[in-house]
Amino acid sequence: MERTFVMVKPDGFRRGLVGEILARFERKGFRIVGLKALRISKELAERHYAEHREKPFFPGLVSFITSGPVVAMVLEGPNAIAEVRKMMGATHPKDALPGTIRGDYATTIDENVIHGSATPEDAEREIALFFRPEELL
Ligand code: IDP
Repeated sequence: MERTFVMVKPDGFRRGLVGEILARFERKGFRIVGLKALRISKELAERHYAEHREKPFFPGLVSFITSGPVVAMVLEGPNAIAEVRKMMGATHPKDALPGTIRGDYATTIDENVIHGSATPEDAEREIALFFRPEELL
């Protein structure tokens, strides 16, 4: 069993894709162990995306991710980290296959609908950033 952190980004929330995305993960068989809607602060955005701090797209990324509500969740299941990444599709929607979330719902890299942890270390760090232990089942 593994846990991963997933977030429907502001574009996904604004476009009403939360239910569709949650349904895919539920049908796949993942257990939702944490779920909340929130507006991300600039500080939280900068901590969440700390690895990209030096990249040219960082300011745009922070401004986008704080531009509206998001839905944050923790999903649990066998190989959850890799399986969720597979269901999300490639970072750039032009490389994401049809049938994946980004392949089906996104067209540009700066508004690519969903985030999912890349590694077990990222998952642990991101879950702790967004959820207190008592908020998880
Ligand atoms: P991931 O979201 O698939 O893990 P990362 O490389 O960790 O991809 O990048 C984090 C997020 O930063 C991406 O989902 C995307 O929204 C944004 N991003 C990455 N590269 C670029 C870029 O070259 N231009 C604009 N945004 C980017």
